[in-house]
Amino acid sequence: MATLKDVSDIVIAGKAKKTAGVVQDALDSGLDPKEILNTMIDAMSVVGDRFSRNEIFVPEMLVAAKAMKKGVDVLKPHLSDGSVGAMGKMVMGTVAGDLHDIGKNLVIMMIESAGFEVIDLGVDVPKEKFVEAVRENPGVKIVGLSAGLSALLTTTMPALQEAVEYLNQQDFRKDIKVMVGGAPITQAFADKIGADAYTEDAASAAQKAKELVS
Ligand code: B1M
Repeated sequence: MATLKDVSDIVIAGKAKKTAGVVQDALDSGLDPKEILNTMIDAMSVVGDRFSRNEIFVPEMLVAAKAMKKGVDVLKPHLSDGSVGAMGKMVMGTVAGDLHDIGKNLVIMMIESAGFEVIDLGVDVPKEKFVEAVRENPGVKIVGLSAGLSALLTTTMPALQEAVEYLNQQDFRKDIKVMVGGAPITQAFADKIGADAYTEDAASAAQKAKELVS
């Protein structure tokens, strides 16, 4: 019988091989899949705070991320229930210079479960790739851009801005909606760069995507 604390501990410790089993145990114990997911997201914050305080370093963040991925794989069938594709196509990626993909992957999971087919461009995606993906996939209704790093340390937020501005210059812009999100992004920033929508988390991203195409 696994508890939410067990789930948190295993992610923080970065024990990827054991995480799937602990998450499965937690599900078998009757815990709510969403609660388990939120526990893992909170665990990543603990990891981030420890990194900020120089108590752990990049390798520890990496193993925690791997553990979280294993846990999310187990949760996936319990969180997604939509018919993939019925709402149309969406292109999604993490912007240039940024390797954080856990948030993006959660957003994809929720958006697929809301009925969209998602074309996942992965991480470190140059602005040209977003445009190419729209041109190569007729019928794309939304482009989603995710960012994990703030402007203070890296070029990620400028990269997000450049990608949105580049999308805004395209002839197809009137036919698509642009959504942005990620820990450093705010509604004010999204408005400033000309995105159509910003949401704070994966569940509200799926809700917003449905609104945008209806
Ligand atoms: Co990095 N990292 N990292 N990291 N990392 C952070 C982001 C950091 C806050 C840690 C810290 O210092 N406290 C810090 C950034 C500080 C800043 O920018 N001011 C940081 C740093 C500094 C770095 C490096 C520079 C470290 C180094 O090398 N010295 C480096 C940069 C690499 C790069 O990107 N070029 C780096 C590397 C890494 C790893 C590769 C080791 C690993 C990522 C592995 C992976 O993703 N596959 C990693 C991790 C794991 C983290 C933390 C610990 C966790 C991130 C995460 O997955 N959060 C993170 C600390 C933290 O966040 N507390 C940290 C959970 C995830 C579910 O949340 O991504 O916010 P989030 O997504 C949410 C919402 O934002 C939203 O929905 C999601 C679900 O609810 N959302 C959207 C996201 N995208 C959306 C799109 C939408 C809508 C909503 O619409 C399209």
